[in-house]
Amino acid sequence: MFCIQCEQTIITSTTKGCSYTKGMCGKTAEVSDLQDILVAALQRVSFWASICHQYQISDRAVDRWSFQTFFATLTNVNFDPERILNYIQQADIHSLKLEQLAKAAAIQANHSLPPLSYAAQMQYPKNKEELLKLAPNVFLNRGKGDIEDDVIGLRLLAIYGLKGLAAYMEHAAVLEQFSDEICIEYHQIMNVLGNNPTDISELLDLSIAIGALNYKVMEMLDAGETTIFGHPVPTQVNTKPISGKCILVSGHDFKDLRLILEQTQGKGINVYTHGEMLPAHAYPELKKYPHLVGNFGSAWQNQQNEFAQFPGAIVMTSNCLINPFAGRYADRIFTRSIVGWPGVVHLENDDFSAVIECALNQSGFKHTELEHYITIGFARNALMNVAPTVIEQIKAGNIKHVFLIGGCDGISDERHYYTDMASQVPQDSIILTLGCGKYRFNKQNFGDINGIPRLIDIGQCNDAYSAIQLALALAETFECGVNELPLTLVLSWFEQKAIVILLTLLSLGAKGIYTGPSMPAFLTSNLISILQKEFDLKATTDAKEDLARILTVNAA
Ligand code: FSO
Ligand code: SF4
Repeated sequence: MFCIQCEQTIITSTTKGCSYTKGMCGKTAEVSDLQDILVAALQRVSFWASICHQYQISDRAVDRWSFQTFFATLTNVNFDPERILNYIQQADIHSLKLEQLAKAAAIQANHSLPPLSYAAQMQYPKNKEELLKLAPNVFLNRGKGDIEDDVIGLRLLAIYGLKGLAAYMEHAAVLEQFSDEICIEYHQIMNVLGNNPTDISELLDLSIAIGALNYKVMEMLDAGETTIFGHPVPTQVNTKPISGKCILVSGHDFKDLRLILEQTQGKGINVYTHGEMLPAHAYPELKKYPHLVGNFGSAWQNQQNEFAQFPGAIVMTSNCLINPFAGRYADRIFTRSIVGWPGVVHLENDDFSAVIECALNQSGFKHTELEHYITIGFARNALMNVAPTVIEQIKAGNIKHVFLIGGCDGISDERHYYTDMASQVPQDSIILTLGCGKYRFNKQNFGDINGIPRLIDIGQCNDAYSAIQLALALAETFECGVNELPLTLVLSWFEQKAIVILLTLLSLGAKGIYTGPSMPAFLTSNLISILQKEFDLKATTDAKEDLARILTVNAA
């Protein structure tokens, strides 16, 4: 196996990347190898899909399936070898279908076909043992030793960024948002990556193009969420349990949450959000359910403790899942969509009666704890409503700086940086936050500046789109570029969604972003220097020192 896609990848004095029998996340070598084979199989689908598009032939079902399936290869999503194997077999069927269509169209147009890409040349045996022999040929760092490390690093940056984009595309598709133009560009990029590109500047441009494409995907996702569930409104959410039977919903899929809320109505079951599901409480079409009672727990890495303590059923609608057998709750957790863990019940359709039955069979919370509320819900519309007051307070000198401290949480000790940073920003600054990294500080009381809360929770990591809208609005008011604003982005990355959001910000010209808790291990020191030079990308160091640097530049 070889996998280096997340922040907790194994790094020793001699090697970088998870390359033993199991990754740090618990992904087995078999699953990792099958996922790499799946990526190549998807690149073969994209090869034929790209040719089909030249003849105005497309297959929406295959396009949608491609994104969804690619999502299964992100960190902490699918650990089930049989499910991945099944996806590879489906890829074979889709490729053959598109190949036939492409060949027929080319013959009719009297065109010759381009040479097969590396991934399209590959034969994908049906038998698992035979299939697994392909793995060394499709490792995402294939060619290591023969080609420059920078090339491998950039290929990884692009493919991991594209994984993040695929995940957001799937989230948008669940909410009935789809774009054929984005599909065409996705297949083209996937096809390029399936043909082992070696040109450094082409790969760098490709990565930035992935970021730019993801901006459109985030825009679509925002449209899907707000069209179906309404615009989030600032909302107080209780973070303490209430006595009674309960279901905990984790991941990013609001549609699943709504199905659960509908199906639990009148059944005496309280529904709680977990992790990235927290922003759900602010959407009118979700907050209207009185049995959506609160948020339980914190970020994904604490789930083995927190889920073990949750006395009800748990539904994991998307990332981030970790070994449920370690915490003795594997018999009351359910996976959805692309999520999978062998031995855990996977729900295929929209019937949650098994979850309800499980919740009713559990003890539920015995006592109601003293309430503790946090305020959320400052996504695009609410942010824009607050923007004039923020502008006024900036002009009056009452708000000197805006920090965006957001992104993923994770296990590493260095992540206390983000707690330190949030706690230490001066009282005349406000903090925007998003993603699951905020659980490190979102229960603290930050107070307000003349009525504007000092901690403004924008939502999920993809709500970076809302933050971008605010930054653009501020820049317009102050008649300056976004990089001239008293605004600093301090991002925490863990997995591939964060990679693509970083690429999106870079594609929009954002400079001087602080990234941590460490630079991605797949980037060489030379590539890091290139990113530092081109985008003034900064590695986080010590919160106090970084803060001093940020505020000095701001004062100048
Ligand atoms: Fe976190 Fe996981 Fe948003 Fe990610 S729950 S780590 S970037 O999947 O989704 O912040
Ligand atoms: Fe290692 Fe992360 Fe890959 Fe898991 S996802 S195998 S921890 S690099």
